[in-house]
Amino acid sequence: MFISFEGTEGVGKTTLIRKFYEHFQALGKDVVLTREPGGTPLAEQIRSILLAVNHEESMSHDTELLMMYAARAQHLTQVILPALAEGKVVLCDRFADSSFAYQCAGRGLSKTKLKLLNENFVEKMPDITFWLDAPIEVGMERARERGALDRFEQEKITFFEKVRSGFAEIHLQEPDRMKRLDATQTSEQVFEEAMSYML
Ligand code: Z5A
Repeated sequence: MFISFEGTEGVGKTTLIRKFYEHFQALGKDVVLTREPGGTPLAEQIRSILLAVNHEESMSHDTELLMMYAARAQHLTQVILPALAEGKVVLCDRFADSSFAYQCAGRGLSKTKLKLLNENFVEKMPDITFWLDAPIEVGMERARERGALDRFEQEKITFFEKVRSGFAEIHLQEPDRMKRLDATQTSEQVFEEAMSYML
């Protein structure tokens, strides 16, 4: 089973994914916990470039999109597909829906470009995706204590509003795969709500 966790900054994806990990481990399942961009040494190197604030040269939106997919291709072939083939549960902190939300809805890149990449480089979409949804201010407030902001975190609130609407669009189009969770609840309540979809 392939499960992904999506949402805007600080909504609690990492917190929820840890609870899922413990849950599946307690059931005696083989679980792989991974993330995007990243998940392999090479993909983590790409992540560092993507998140770094570079004052000398700004990253073009196309470069950002292609680097997300370069990291994803590596992650899929090295980690996700082999784990699924071995019957493991894969829990992924962000996946291709983030590219739609951030690069298309947020940055304004065309859906045609994304479709082309998905059709050619994403062999497997998650079986179920949890979209942790909360007003942008809620996530920002929770994430505020972490110190220096990365390249994405430096974006303005209007950017994150567009990203949120991108996730809402996917949810509308694929309600069977993408489940919306009310991320303003306590982390225990969010976990219970997510579990109700796993029955
Ligand atoms: N990105 C992209 O543009 N395109 C793509 O295709 C992909 C990614 C794959 C890195 O992602 C960036 O990459 C991301 C989008 C872009 N940038 N942004 N923004 P990331 O997932 O590594 O970064 P993030 O979204 O900033 O994650 P995060 O800030 O770590 O948030 P989180 O994992 O959702 O939250 P958390 O760490 O679980 O919780 C944050 C704090 O809130 C923490 O102190 C918790 O203890 C607390 N918390 C958690 N849940 C609750 C509840 N329910 N109540 C109260 N407090 C809570």
